Amino acid sequence: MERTFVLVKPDGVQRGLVGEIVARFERRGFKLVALKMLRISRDLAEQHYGEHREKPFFEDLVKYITSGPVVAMVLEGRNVITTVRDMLGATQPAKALPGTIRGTYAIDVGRNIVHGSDSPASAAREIGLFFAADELLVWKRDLDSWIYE
Ligand code: DAT
Ligand code: MG
Repeated sequence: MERTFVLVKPDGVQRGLVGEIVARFERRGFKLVALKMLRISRDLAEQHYGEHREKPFFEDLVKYITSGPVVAMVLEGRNVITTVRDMLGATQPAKALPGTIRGTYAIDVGRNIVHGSDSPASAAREIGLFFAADELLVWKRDLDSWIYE
């Protein structure tokens, strides 16, 4: 089973959307294997968004992501990385399809509510940045035979 990393960004927490966002992934059938609330340090933000270090928006991005508490989680399931990205919607909320998270709740790219890993390599790297190995729970979900054939 594949795993991905999802972050409810400070605007998602401030706007009271944590439960709504977690619920969408649960209802889809994905399994939570880790979940925590934290305040991201500048150092962690720079590591997490390292690929954007040279971009003009990098400083604003780091300020935004460190501006308040966030909720980090790891989700597990078949094809979870791509499906979660599809559920988030386009990076630019103006281009995000209605029904996606960003297409439902966001307007500006600098307030786009959620993050999700974009590849297996990013997922492994981001899970390792935010969670210790013993924070990832291995558990059997009895519902699985009604979600996977
Ligand atoms: P995503 O979050 O969809 O993976 P990304 O990795 O390209 O998108 O960028 C990370 C974040 O940086 C994104 O969620 C919002 C911000 N960002 C991206 N492109 C931007 C731009 N052109 N102007 C301002 N902020 C931008
Ligand atoms: Mg990205």
